[in-house]
Amino acid sequence: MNKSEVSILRLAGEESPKAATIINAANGIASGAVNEALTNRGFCIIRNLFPPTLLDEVEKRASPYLNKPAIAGAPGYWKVDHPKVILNPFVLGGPVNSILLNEDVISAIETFMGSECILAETTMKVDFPSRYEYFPLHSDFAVGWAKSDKIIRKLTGDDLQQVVAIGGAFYFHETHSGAFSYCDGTHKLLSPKGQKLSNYNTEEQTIISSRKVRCDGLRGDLVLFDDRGFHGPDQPSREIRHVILMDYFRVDTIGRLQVSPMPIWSTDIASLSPIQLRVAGVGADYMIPPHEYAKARFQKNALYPFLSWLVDKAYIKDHLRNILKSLIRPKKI
Ligand SMILES: O=C(O)CCC(=O)C(=O)O
Ligand SMILES: [Fe+2]
Repeated sequence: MNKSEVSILRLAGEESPKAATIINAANGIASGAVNEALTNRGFCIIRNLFPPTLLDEVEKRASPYLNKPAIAGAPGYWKVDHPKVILNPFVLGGPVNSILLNEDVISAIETFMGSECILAETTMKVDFPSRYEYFPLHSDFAVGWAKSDKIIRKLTGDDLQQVVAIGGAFYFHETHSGAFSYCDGTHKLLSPKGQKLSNYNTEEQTIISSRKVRCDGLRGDLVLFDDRGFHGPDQPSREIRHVILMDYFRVDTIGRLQVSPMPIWSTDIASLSPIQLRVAGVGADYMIPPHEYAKARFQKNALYPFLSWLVDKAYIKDHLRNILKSLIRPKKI
């Protein structure tokens, strides 16, 4: 038996995981409590940090985007598969910045990491009810991870000994079925057989899955988690779910690199503090240009050429009428 198999089997001997640790942030985030939960369990829920009015305003701005697809400049969502719609939350502007670049959250994350962080990726997402699991349990990092050539070197076993990134899942409503779930303590395994749970043998899969804790949460809750552990949404789920996902990379490990640059409103930039600007990626580099980003993969869908043709012809009636008019009453050129 090798070392990784021993450490997975050792998890089986630990007492069954309890409900998620909830940290009340009504008077600010106690970083000691966050450190303890992230170190021992790999995840926690931050509660009472965001005022309800902030959520109302973000929801109001999000609604025209979540009802229709983004076509030819019309506001809308992006589509990469059937069961969900996605959006870069930065396109909403204003109040959403207080969620994505919250200084209390940044400070708790940087204290825990012992390094500066950078918001590398963020997605607003609506998951629809589904009879099947479409996003299985996984970890976000393993030895050899590199998102692109911009990563100077691939992640090593030594890098993985400490946290590489902290993920966030922000809840727009009380969430039970379908909620973000984390396999308690599995950040300590360091994904010895890779990021996919299916790479592990049946016994290992059973042990890892049995550590799963569903992070039932309230409107405005923010789950913080160590990306090295196994996690994913609770699926299949019969409930719709609206979240913002965030991923803050540890700069001392990965560098000042974002997965792709962020579309921040020009009119909001002056209201961001120096810390927020740094975490937002000002002066940073990126790994993947927006037009090649996986979330823009609709351009590879079989319907894309036809829909593009249709959009291109969307104003054909006006065009033909104008031609006709110009033939009847030609203007001297
Ligand atoms: O949708 C979720 O709850 C989890 C998302 C996630 O794990 C990821 O994007 O890597
Ligand atoms: Fe993930």
